Amino acid sequence: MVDFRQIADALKAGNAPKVKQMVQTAVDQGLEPSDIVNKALIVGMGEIGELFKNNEVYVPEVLIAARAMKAGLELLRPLLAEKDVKPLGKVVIGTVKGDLHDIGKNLVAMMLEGAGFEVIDLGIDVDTDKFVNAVKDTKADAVAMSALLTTTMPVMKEIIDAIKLAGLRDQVKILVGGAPVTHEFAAEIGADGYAPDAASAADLAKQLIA
Ligand code: B1M
Repeated sequence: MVDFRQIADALKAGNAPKVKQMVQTAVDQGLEPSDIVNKALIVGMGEIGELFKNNEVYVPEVLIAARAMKAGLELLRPLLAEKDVKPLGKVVIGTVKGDLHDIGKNLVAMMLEGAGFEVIDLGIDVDTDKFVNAVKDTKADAVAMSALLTTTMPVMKEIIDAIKLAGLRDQVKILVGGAPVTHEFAAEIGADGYAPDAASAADLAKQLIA
């Protein structure tokens, strides 16, 4: 038997094999994949974030915790995605230029997939041209951008401006998110919407694309 607290603690300790094994056990026990994400993995990552903020752990510890989180998420990905469903639409997602944080972006991508969207993940540190070209080439219905640093938030506006300049703004909905991003900021830069978390991002995409 395994519980959410044990998984969160293994994640904080950066023990990827243990996280993977415990997540598998939790799945076998019949626990909901979305609960494992929200009540174990996100909780553990949030706690390591607090320790990092208070200088009680440093970048290497955060990095190995992030790897452990990824190991757990990879295992849950197929379980969160609904099978054999016609995609609701195409969403291009990425973390903006200068920003290497991808845990939240990956969660949003998974929730979007789980909600029935086809997701084109451009990765991290994605420059403006890559976003614009992906919208053009894939005929995406929406773009979802993630930024975790106050210094990279302005890149979101640059990307929106470039999408406008390329004449693609009317064809695509633009969603933004990430810890420092707010509703007000989203409105200010001309996005169509802001989502505070991954589940809300999927709801917002459904709302905007429907
Ligand atoms: Co960094 N980091 N980091 N970091 N890091 C933060 C963001 C920070 C708040 C820590 C702190 O000081 N308290 C701080 C930013 C301060 C600021 O700008 N205001 C910070 C800093 C300063 C840095 C460096 C500069 C540190 C340094 O090198 N001195 C550096 C920058 C590197 C770079 O990007 N160029 C850096 C590096 C790193 C690591 C590489 C060590 C690692 C990232 C590993 C990885 O992602 N693969 C890391 C981590 C892990 C964090 C913290 C601890 C955790 C982030 C995370 O994964 N959270 C973070 C502190 C914190 O947030 N408590 C911190 C869990 C994740 C599930 O949440 O990403 O918020 P989050 O995603 C949520 C929502 O925001 C939302 O949904 C997600 C799930 O519900 N969401 C969206 C996210 N994207 C969305 C997109 C959408 C919608 C919703 O589109 C529609």
